[in-house]
Amino acid sequence: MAETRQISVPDIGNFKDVNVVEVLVKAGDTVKAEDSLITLETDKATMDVPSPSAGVVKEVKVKAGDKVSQGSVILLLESSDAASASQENKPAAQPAPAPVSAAPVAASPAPVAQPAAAATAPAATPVAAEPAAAPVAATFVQPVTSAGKAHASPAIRRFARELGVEVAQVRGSGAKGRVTKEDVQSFVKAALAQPRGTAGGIGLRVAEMPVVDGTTRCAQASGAGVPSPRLLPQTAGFASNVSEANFAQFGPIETKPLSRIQKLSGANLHRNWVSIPHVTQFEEADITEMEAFRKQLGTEYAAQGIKITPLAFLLRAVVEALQQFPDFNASLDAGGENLILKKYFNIGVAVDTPDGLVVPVLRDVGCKGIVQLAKELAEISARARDKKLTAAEMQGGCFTISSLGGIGGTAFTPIINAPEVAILGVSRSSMKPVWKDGKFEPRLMLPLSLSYDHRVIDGASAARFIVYLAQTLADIRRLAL
Ligand code: CAO
Repeated sequence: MAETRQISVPDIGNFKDVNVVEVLVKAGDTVKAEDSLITLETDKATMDVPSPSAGVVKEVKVKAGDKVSQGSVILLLESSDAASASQENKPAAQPAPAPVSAAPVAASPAPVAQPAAAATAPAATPVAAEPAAAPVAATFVQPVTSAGKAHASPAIRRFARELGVEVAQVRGSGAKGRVTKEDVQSFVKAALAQPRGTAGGIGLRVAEMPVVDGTTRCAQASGAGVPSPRLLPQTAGFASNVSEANFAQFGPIETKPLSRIQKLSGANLHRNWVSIPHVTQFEEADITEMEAFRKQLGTEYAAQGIKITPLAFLLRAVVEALQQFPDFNASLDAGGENLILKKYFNIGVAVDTPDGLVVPVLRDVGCKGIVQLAKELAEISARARDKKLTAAEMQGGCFTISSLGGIGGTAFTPIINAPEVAILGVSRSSMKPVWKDGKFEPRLMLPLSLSYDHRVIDGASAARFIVYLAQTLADIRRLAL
């Protein structure tokens, strides 16, 4: 007789409040005993929790990003197997989680729930696979199946997640169709070699990642076909020399693991860099008057503990420019044929944290004043540095600002945070002699660097955008128009 019962997290050793990084089943799925239900990740290991019996999933009680401990309810399972039912109520009868992954995992918990969350992002809808015309396609023409049907170890799932690959779309060449590391690598190589517009169709995860250059909609991308040396250690010529053993021949070395955020952002940086034709336009804004006003505001609000930096003004001015130039507040659609213009103005801000770069998103910036934005900026940067950002706080951005103004430097070329089409880099302002009304005057000049996707934005538009932005900053009364 069918019976519905709770399936809980079994004994997972001393671990408590462990991150759920992937939910592998959904309501309605039929599972066999030992099928993986969820993937958990601690700072030391990744493990799959298997189903104790066969049955149909009635309701899933956890989602990616949740934290669980032994006894936390994972899901309700309807089973007709009375024998397994009676066993299952005894905690010891539930299979132990799959063995921990061999590779060490960098400890950087909160923001890195992204990849899992990304699986539910609206943009993640897979596109039908291309017919297997090109030989390389052979490894990934398998139709999309539910994630739960893909057989892969936790380590391989994690590896795939880090590269933004839906493991369910990779054809497994291992025993009983298990997906191996080489399968994932071949999948990525093939994706990068695809002509423009097809990569999204073969399942690189389209999602929003917590990095400035992060992400995703590689859908329109990937024409460059430039393989990552890291992906091709054996075949990429010079890359075969990249190993600790080789470096050690020449002198002492130390191996420092990349943080999880660095690994995630690295894959996305690389993807965006090779897949988007970047051009960077530079400009300097005269912020002499803005700075005087900022200082005045700063004095007024210091008592309330509110610090007003130039970035608050930039956020508002950028929205002003986006309203004037809507193509900058847009994304290409998956086929690369249409521009999706956004009618909302959510701005991502790159925040430097000890574990790497993350990009929280400030919502509806156009509806907020400078002081409110300064407050929100301080709060969200503090949350980013304390690793308290949620996945949702890093999604839904339209345009990103990366400010190195607090540090220094004269200009840089930021990498676009796809699926956005442009990003503004801000460097440190400095006093310069500016020729004005027949004489040199000392003016405070702010260097701006606008990188844009040349498939979507042409050079003239970019120049107009940045000039408009500079004019707005030079005369902030324009923000009130
Ligand atoms: N010119 C001159 N001074 C500037 C400035 C600029 N463009 N921008 C900020 N400053 C000043 C601020 O006014 C502040 O001065 P005081 O300490 O005297 O008040 C100081 O520099 C420090 O500012 P801040 O960096 O703390 O604050 P912010 O609002 O400018 O920036 C944040 C916040 C979170 C964006 C920043 O701290 C940060 O993390 N930046 C790094 C982003 C990054 O790494 N980008 C690179 C991405 S590509 O890899």
